[in-house]
Amino acid sequence: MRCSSLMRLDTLSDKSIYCVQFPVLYNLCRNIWRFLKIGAILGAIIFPSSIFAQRPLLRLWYDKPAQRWEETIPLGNGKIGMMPDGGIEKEIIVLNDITLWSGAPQDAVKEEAYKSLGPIRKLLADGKNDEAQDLVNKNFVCKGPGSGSGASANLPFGAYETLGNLKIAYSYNGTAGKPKATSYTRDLSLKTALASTRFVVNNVQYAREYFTSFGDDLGVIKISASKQGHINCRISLSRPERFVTVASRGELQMSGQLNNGTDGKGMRYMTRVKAVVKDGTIRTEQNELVISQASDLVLYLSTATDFKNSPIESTLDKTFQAAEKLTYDAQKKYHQTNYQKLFNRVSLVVGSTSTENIATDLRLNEFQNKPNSDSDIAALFYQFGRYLAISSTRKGLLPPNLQGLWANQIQTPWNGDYHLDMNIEMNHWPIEVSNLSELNLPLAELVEGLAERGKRTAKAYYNADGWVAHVITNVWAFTEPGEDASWGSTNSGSGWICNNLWEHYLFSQDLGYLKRIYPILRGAAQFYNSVLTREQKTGWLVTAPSVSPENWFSLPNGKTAAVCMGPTIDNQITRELFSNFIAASETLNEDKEFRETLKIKLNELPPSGRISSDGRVMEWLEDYKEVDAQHRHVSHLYGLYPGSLIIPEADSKLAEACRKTLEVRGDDGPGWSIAYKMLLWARLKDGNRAYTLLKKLLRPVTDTSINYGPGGGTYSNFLGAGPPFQIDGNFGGAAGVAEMLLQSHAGFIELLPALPDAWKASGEVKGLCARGNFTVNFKWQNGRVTNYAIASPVARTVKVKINGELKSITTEKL
Ligand code: FUC
Repeated sequence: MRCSSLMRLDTLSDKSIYCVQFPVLYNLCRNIWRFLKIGAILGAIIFPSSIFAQRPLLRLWYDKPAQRWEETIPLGNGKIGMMPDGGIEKEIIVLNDITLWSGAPQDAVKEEAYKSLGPIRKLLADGKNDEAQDLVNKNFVCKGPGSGSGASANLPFGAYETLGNLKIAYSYNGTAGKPKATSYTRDLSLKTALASTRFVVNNVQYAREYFTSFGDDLGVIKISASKQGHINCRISLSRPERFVTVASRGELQMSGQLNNGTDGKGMRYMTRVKAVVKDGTIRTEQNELVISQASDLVLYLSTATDFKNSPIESTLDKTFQAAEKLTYDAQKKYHQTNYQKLFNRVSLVVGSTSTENIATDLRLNEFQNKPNSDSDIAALFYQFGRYLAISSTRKGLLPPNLQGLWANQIQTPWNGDYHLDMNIEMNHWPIEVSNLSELNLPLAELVEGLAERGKRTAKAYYNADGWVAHVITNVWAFTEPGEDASWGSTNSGSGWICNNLWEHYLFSQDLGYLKRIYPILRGAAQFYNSVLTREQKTGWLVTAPSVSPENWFSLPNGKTAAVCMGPTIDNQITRELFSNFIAASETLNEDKEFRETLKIKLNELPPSGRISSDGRVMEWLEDYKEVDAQHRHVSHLYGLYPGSLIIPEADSKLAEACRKTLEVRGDDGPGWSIAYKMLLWARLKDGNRAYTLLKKLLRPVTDTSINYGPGGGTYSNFLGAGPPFQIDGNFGGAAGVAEMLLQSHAGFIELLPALPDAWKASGEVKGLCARGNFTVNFKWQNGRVTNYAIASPVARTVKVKINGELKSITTEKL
């Protein structure tokens, strides 16, 4: 027999026969195999490039400059964002700094809100939800304008703002008027996190290379020409407001102060761009740099804000001093090495078809028409999600916001904030399974801030212990309800975000981290423990007032409302949070008494899923009819995903109700909603339906106006279209691809739980992670796993479902 380096003997033969009849041969073979396999796993880590020598190429490319921002290529190093449009005469590179926020910490607490809690609950108990909603709007929302209906760039809530534009106006030797460019390409390689633009004018080959360095904290642009002295351009740095740019000694320096929403003196920032030329000259003209007859031009950009009181000038000085020590090539290498430490942890090939020779904008169209000719696009989309995660957050800074770290406006849609009723959670769903665990830590840090400020909110509104956050937050730790009851009174934001924090522990098994988040979990559990109120008809303990995210229902009297008691999602989140807290307190041997209280309360919560008269999962305690049957949120399936309270194999009736719920809601919606339904179908083990959703998510979109209904998809730069650009579609979609290949939420690891026909022929994945701190590699052919290897830091026994068969195996030591 042949032992492949990634093969388990027990999948290929009856192990016991070898053990009994050929013990020496078996042991010899086993040892060789273990040696080879550990070698292969380590090899993949030490020589990651070897697995990347193959397809898919993992490249976005275009044969013309971007005409609009949604066509530009996103680069980011977790702090600096750059989006070059690759223009021939004029190039605009949109710049971002993930910490650049207007607004400031504010007092939005209504101190006397708790006095209305009793009357609101009474109205709800009497079935007068519309009146309860009026009272919430009057006394139980935040003080002040809150998020300004999603437009608070000049209000205290603030907004994530664009840093500005680096503009380069080029002129070409020997060309009067419009230059005629041929052989144009621009691209982004996900393997190296490098973008480029190339074209020919007057027989001179021009090349531009761009990266946001994972080495020194820089944006770097190199512009070169195949003939000496052919680079001529004017460079400027600006933003739509609140800036001064000064040019001097080969450098541009832009600085300013954003609005804090009260006295105008908000966050300070500074951006520096330094030009270095080979041959030619650099001079300053007003506030621009003018480059003449250079052979090479390299621009180094760095930016800083005083977020969390960081020093601006000295930070920039240090960055430039460090950068000066490296040549361009050394900086590029430094960048790639650091980037690949994260990116190369996972490789994925599904199927064997590809249209990567077609420009990416056209390729998206082609995929809609001929999906079977491009199985590679799924791997590209998945790896692009990983690329975006690596590029849009980093330890010590901030989690990706609604647009990751890319924004081209002052007033970013919905303030580019953190929505806690889906969006920020979805942004983190692919991270653990995709072997990027440390990228969850900025979220934990943000939530630490919420847990602190949310204590006062819990007291003022609910007279409750612990902490609460509602539906929107920002870098200033806003925790109050939103300004409109219909969406702003969701009080399960804090519970939901604790699911993300807990998942990082489940995957990493990091006890130090568990100790760190334990007070956050305890505070959240204390809050729900304090506020649960008994619903008279059922006797269950529920939240009130709350909403099922952003959805409305009809009351028997014909009126409509959103505010209610005990929406299903809250019941599920409370159950999950209490269970997770109980597990954490047992692991850390803390809070025995409180744990016992919660154990009792668990029995008094509504069940995780109840079936309505028409066979769907009930979204509310009452069997209300929703106003919009195709509403974008499907919050009542929280227990199916991201929760693991609904296990289809364990409850086929509930699984059927989940299916019916999804059928009635329909497949369409904003991008994130399509991605969510893809994940839900993957959990229901329907690979073909999940694939249909993936195809819909990859539907080409150009519209940029704010959409709450059908019509989501993907822009030609592969960024998610709500529309507008919203990054949760990318992250949810990437999590969806992983969920189709590997699941580990039900007490065992399952390989290929939802494999669509389109990917059946063959495939291979390396480096995905499973809960329990396992790393998983496997191959498949004709829909069946042919080889696999599961590794963990210490050899352990784990249950694995492979080709429909559940077995216990001992893992290899990583
Ligand atoms: C939630 C969603 C919207 C949008 C916004 C940012 O309110 O319901 O569709 O994604 O967040």
